[in-house]
Amino acid sequence: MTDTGGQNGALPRRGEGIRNPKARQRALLIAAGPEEADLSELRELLRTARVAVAGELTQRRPRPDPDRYLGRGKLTELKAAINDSDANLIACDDELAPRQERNIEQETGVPVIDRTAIILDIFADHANSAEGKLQVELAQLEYNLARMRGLWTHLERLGAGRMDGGIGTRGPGETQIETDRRLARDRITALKHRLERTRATRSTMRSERERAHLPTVALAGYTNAGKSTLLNALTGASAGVRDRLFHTLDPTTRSFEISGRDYLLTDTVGFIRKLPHQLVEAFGATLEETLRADLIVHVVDAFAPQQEMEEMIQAVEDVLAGIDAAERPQLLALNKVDVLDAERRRELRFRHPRATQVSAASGEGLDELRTAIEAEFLRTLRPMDLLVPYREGARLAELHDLAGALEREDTPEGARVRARVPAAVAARFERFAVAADGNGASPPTGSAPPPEDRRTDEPAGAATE
Ligand SMILES: Nc1nc2c(ncn2[C@@H]2O[C@H](COP(=O)(O)OP(=O)(O)OP(=O)(O)O)[C@@H](O)[C@H]2O)c(=O)[nH]1
Ligand SMILES: [Mg+2]
Repeated sequence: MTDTGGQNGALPRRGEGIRNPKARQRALLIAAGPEEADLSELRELLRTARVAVAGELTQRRPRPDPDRYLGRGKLTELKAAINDSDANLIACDDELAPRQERNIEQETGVPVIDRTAIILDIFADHANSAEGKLQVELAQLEYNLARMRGLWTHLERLGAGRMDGGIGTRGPGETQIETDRRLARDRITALKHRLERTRATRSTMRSERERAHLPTVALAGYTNAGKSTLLNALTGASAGVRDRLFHTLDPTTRSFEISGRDYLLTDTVGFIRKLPHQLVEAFGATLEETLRADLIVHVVDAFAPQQEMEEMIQAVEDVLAGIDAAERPQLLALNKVDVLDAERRRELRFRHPRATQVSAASGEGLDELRTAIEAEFLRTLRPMDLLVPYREGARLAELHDLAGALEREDTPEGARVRARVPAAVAARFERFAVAADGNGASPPTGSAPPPEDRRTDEPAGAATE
C-alpha cells in the first residue's frame, strides 16, 4: 500500500493540485481574510478528494462578509471567473455559514462546498474500521444538522412574518424539516451509543496493555508529515502510507524495542489547520485515548517551507491543547530531512535545537530518535536495588520484562538485581529493596519523584522550543 511518489528528492511541492479541464468536478477556489490567502492546502485537500482545480479568486478584507463571504463586487467577479474557467463547483477555504453558502449559490448558480465539507468527505472516503465509519457519520450528521437548523430558522422567520408564528404558520416544508431534524437527532443518539460500546471494548484492551506496563509512545502530527512511515520504520510494521491527506484514520499500535525494553508505538489520525470541530468531537475520544501515551512524538514535515512548517507545528499544538494532551511529555521529530540540504538542516538545528532530525524514508536519525525516546523514559524510571528470593520467580520474570536491561548477580539468598523500574509499579518491588552497598533491608532507594511530578516541573511543550 505504499507509493514511492514522495521519496528521496522527487518530492513534489505541495499545493499543485490537479489541473484537468476534462475532470468531472472542476472547482474554483475562493478565500477571504486579512492576509494574502495561500490556497495550496485547499488544493491538496481537493487533490485528495479527486477534484480538479479550475482557478482561484481571493479577497483581502478584515473578515469575510457575514452574508455572502465575499464582497458584492467580488461576487460579480466570481461569476465571470466561473464562466471563463468553466468551473462547475466553488470550493471555499473556510467553513461557510449556511446563509453564505446559499447566497453564493444563488448568485452564481454553481454549487458551493466548504473546507469542512471537503474534509468530512475525505474522512468518509478513507474510513475503514467500524469505529472510524461511525465517527465520520456522526461528524457529518452534526454538520448537516447545523445546516438544517439554518434553513429552519429561515423558514420560521417567514412563518412568523405571516402570522406571528401562531396557528396556521406550520407549512408542509416546516414539518418536513422537523421530521428530518428529528431523524437526524435519533440517528446521532444511536451512533453515540454504538460508539460508546466500541470504545468500552477498546478500553478493556487498553487496560490489559496498561497492566503489562509497557511504556507507550504516540505519534502525533500534521497530516502527511510521515507518521505512518515512521511507525513502519521503527517497528517494521506495514501501515498504509500515501502522499495524500488523512490517509490514516484509525489508530494502529505496534511494539518495538530499545535496549532490550519493549515499547508500544501508536500512529493515529493527522491534524490540519481549521480542523472541523465536528471531527475533533467525533474523533476526540479516540484521540484522547491514543495521546494518553507516556510520551508524544510530534512528527513534522520539515520539507515544508519555514513559515508553513511553523504554522503546522502550531496547529498540532493547538489540537493537542484542545484535548488536554499538551502537558504530556513531548519530543519533536523533524522528518523528511533526506530531501533537505545541509544549510536548511543547520537552520532547523538552530531554530529547533532540541528536536531530532530524522528521515523515516532513509532511516537517518532513527537511532538518535530511539535514544531520545529512551532518555525520556529513563527519567521517569526509578532505580532500585533488590534482593529477590528465588521462590519469587514470577516477580523476577516480571522485572526482566519491565526493566529491560538489568544488572543481576545470583547469590545464595536470591538474585541481587539493580534495575530501573517504572515508578507506577515500583511499589510492588519495595519489599525486596536493599541498601546499595549490600545487605539488609532499607527504605526504598533512589526515590526519584514519580513521573507525574516531574512532568509538571517542565514548561508545557518544552521539548518543542
Ligand atoms: N522524502 C521523504 N518522504 C517521506 C518521509 N516520510 C514520509 N514521506 C512521504 O510522505 C508522504 C506521507 O507519509 P505518511 O507516512 O503517509 O504520512 P502520515 O503522517 O501518516 O499522513 P496521514 O496518515 O495522511 O495523516 C508519503 O508520500 C511518504 O512516502 C521521509 O522521511 N522522506
Ligand atoms: Mg498515516
